[in-house]
Amino acid sequence: MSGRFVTLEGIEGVGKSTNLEFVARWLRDHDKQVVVTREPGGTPLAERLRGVLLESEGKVPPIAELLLMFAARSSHLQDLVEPALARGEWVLCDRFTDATYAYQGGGRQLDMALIETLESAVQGTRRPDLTLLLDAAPEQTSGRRSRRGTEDRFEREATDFFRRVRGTYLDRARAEPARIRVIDAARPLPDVRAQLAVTLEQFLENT
Ligand code: Z5A
Repeated sequence: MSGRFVTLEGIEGVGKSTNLEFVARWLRDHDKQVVVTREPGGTPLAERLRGVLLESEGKVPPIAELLLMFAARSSHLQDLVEPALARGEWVLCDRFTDATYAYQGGGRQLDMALIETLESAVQGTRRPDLTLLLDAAPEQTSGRRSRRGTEDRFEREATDFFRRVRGTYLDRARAEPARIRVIDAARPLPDVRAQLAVTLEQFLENT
């Protein structure tokens, strides 16, 4: 039995890291073997590229940023995601290609058709089986982010950038409602977790 590929998405500070362990624990409590990973990252090469992509100094042209995201993804898929799925494990990933559409397509306004081409070239037919989109307005998450101190290259973007990112995520959720499930992340944490549990329960019933 092959595993399942579950991704968590959303704008900065929306609670992905906070809820990742909750989702992993929920799946393990339901007898799933779970590998937790992230993008960009997950392999030694992809983690090095993550350092380049997030470091706060210097400029990275948007097209270079896009290509580096897919370079990291290629390594991650080949060396971690695909082998784990083939072993029958569940892969729980903090961000994946929906983030590329949202940040490089929506935020940086790069050509969506180019992203689709790269997606097919790098991933073949691999797509997440379930995407949990934690949604809240940038005005609601900026307070959560600023409490953390230092900011990376993305976190320094203006609110308009994050509005476009959020808008693209929501457009994609409307286009693929069965795969991308929207969770209201503006609610208090116990409510967010209750929504996540209901969504995971429904997914398990239909899988
Ligand atoms: N990126 C890209 O551009 N293209 C791509 O293809 C990919 C990525 C894959 C790294 O992502 C960057 O890469 C990212 C997009 C870009 N941009 N940035 N920056 P990342 O996922 O590693 O970094 P991040 O999005 O910045 O993660 P984050 O800032 O850590 O956000 P988070 O994980 O969603 O938030 P959190 O740390 O769980 O929560 C933030 C605070 O809010 C924390 O104090 C929590 O206790 C609090 N919190 C969480 N939930 C709640 C609720 N419900 N109520 C109240 N307080 C809460």
